[in-house]
Amino acid sequence: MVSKLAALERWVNDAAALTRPATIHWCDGSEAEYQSLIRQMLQTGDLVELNQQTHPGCYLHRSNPADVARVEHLTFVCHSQQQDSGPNNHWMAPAEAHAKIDALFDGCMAGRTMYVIPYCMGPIDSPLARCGVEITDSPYVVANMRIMTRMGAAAQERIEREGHFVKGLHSIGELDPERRFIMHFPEELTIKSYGSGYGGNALLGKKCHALRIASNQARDEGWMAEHMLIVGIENPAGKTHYVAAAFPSACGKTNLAMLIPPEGYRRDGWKVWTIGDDICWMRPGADGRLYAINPEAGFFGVAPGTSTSTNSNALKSISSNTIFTNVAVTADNQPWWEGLPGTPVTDWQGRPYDPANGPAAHPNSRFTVSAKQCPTWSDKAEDAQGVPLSAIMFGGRRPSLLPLVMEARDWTHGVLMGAAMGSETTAAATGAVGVLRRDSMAMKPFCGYHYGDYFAHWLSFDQPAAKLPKVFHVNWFRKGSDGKFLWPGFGDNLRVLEWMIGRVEGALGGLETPIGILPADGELRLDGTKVDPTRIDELLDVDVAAWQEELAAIGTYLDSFEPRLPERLRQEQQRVAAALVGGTERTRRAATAP
Ligand code: O2Y
Ligand code: MN
Repeated sequence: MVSKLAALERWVNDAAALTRPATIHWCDGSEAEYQSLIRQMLQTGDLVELNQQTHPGCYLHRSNPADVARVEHLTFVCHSQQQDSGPNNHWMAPAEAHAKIDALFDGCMAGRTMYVIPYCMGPIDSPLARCGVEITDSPYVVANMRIMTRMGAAAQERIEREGHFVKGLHSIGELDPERRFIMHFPEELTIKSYGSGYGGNALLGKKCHALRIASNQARDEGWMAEHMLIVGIENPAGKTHYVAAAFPSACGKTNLAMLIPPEGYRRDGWKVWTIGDDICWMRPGADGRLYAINPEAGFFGVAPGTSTSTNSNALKSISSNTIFTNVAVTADNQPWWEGLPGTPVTDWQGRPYDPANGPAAHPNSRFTVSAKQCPTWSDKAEDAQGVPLSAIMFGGRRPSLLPLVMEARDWTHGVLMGAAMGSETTAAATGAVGVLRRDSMAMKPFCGYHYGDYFAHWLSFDQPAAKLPKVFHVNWFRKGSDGKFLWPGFGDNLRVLEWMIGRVEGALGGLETPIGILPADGELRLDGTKVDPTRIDELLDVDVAAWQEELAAIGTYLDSFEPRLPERLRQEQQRVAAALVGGTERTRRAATAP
């Protein structure tokens, strides 16, 4: 197949002239094509067949051990003016970046097949969806893109009709970390990625297109491209509220998106519907509400820790037709990772398992699976118009200070909460424990332009006719004076969502404090939890003196985005700081606004 669109045909020819592949294959996205790629990868050893009795259609890919995660230090956003990329991105002048990466691409596909992958991010008939084409020499990338996007003939037809698309050129190159770059050219709607075959570096529809490039398109076109899950909460009366939530990577987005209600809630008829676990595109509808789609069609989820107790929906989703990357294997050839019962015999690198070598599965090992296999998958995920949002949640991993939940008093306050969010590092992540990393809206690695302009874009949605979602901040990770987590998390998080819905519906009064609105006594439903009700005060405690310090630290953080920091955000930070002045007591009652 070739294209009716001259611009597409020309770009593919130019890429072929540069990379000089042996053959070019235009992907049609069919099942036959997918199966043929799987057969080919089984022959080359790119894939290993897993136990087809227990895991039909499941395969294991072992990546190069030096290629196991996104590489932020090699990821560049190349606006023509450095200021437009902001202090939140690595920058290189576009001409220099093209020259540097094109030198790597020169002849790199010799003897290989070049795959041309037309794809659509979002339901194929959705006005919110956007299309792209990825060129790659990795059949593993093609197979993953087929699961993660609407890929093939239908996407190509839409591209030919619309006449424009995001261009993504990718080669695994030599998989040499010294010859690796992930370059974005927002003004050209172009991505170039060389030297990695892994996840976010190589599946260009995901972080590169759907966040870094799309955040630029969204700003120009009046919508938002966010690092958020989308979940539907159906109450016993049958009303579903949709909530989008931004958490930094590895803070449980997939678990929340597939939450299983506690037993009492299940009995009462509460249901949870999954729309997306990682990315959310949203825009105002004619009625003034924000409507959201998940641009992806699958999950690229972290395997370790996924178990029947943490996320049985994910576990059910990945029992068939799944590509596993860098997991361990049991004696009877089933995929295995830390958190699952049983024992591994082979580690993620294919070596006999030896605990002295570290975890059996790589901590960033992944499953790629179609979202349709999730037991809680919502048919609304295919709705071309998207789902109307009742609430937006921000959250981070904060062992102290941040209460379990607080509501912003208005949109501007909500934008401040999102801008200020962050997580304290854990030992597993970096070795440096307890360091607070701010990660505004969980977009630090993904916002494709200056954070100051991004905050202004968020604020711009606050229009007179807008019916914006309420904004909340949650913290599942607060610890008590004994160093133990105060909140059980997982399914019990529905209790917090129920409170939010009560606030959205106007059924709950809440408690006003200078930092936001918190649950009033008795408003959080706790029947059936293991949480000691006396510890709820600790979970919702507002330490006024510590909050004064926090507001000062937020102010210093916001300074780093001058001169592009919106004045309105600065004033909001000052408003909250001023509201805290004079407070000295530790209890949330004492912190209650007069
Ligand atoms: O390391 C990678 O390439 C994967 S990163 C990733 C994958 C799925 C969803 N989110 C993320 C992330 O880092 O936010
Ligand atoms: Mn993510």
